[in-house]
Amino acid sequence: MSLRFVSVAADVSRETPGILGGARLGSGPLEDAWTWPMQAIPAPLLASPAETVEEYWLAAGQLRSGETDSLRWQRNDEVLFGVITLNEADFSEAAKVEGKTALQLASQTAYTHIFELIDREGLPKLWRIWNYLADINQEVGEASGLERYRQFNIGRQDAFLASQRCATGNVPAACAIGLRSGPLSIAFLAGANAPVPVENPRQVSAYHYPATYGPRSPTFSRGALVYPAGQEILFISGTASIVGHQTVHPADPQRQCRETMENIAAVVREANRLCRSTPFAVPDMHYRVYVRRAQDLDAIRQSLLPLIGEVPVIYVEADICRADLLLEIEAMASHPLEEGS
Ligand code: 3EB
Repeated sequence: MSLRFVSVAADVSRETPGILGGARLGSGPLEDAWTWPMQAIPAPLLASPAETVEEYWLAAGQLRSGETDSLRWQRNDEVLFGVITLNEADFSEAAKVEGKTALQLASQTAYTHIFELIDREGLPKLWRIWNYLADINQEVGEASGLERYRQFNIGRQDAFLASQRCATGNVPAACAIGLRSGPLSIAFLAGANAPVPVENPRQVSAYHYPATYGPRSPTFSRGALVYPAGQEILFISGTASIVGHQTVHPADPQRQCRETMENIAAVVREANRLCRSTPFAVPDMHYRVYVRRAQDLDAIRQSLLPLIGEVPVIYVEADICRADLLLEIEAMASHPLEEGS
């Protein structure tokens, strides 16, 4: 297997060779001693005995790394993982001049740096993106009175279009999550080959959301199949209790959880129509569950466990990009690919 995901780091130590990068989730003290790109997600873990959890991507072969413009990255010959971290305050002056909010300009700048890097490195196709920003549901910012998630969406889409990339159809899998504070943090996996996008027949594609959800639609697919050598990985984007384009079951965490899992099951079915390895299955994936209110944890776990069984799940207390969404779930699985398939 050329790209391996290790969650909860059971069989990985910092001395393990081939660490491409990863994420550190949890509320414990931050350290910055990593020698690879690592996304810090400073949100409380729920249902976890540990204060922090580290996840890693392991990659085969020779690794090469670099650091430019607040972006740290590492790659082998076919896949690049990077993390860019920007402080919005550094953009307030320039944003005023351009008539944008600082978050909009920071988001556009982050994506512009990502695209410049992956184009330069010859791995220009974004596979999966993890977006984190402070106060995602707040309406702040100089001009607009626009919710911060919507400001982020403008900056993201502008960067896609400026780099000649599609903002519909062939777009990467993603999540966009709110934290209490901290910088804009974006991690990404990119490769030479375009992902196969997967949409959800139960939902309007996010890139076609109507303007009631903001002046620019979000730029992500519901899922993506990607192909490191000898492998097929399914990424399921952050998924919530949305049917069509509307939130359903506001204020009911259990029903939101079950609806979310209906959506994930639909994305898995759709992926299985397109996949080249063996079929994927809901109880056979790694899950990350974002829970808006810690008091909903038990209700959400009780709804989830019968559907997914004993697979790895990390619960994180964080905000979701619509104020009426109480949870969001993302998932990932990897299958070996037979030669020639
Ligand atoms: C949704 O379905 C929920 O803006 O990148 C999920 C996954 C959501 C990714 C993003 C947003 C994003 O609209 C929110």
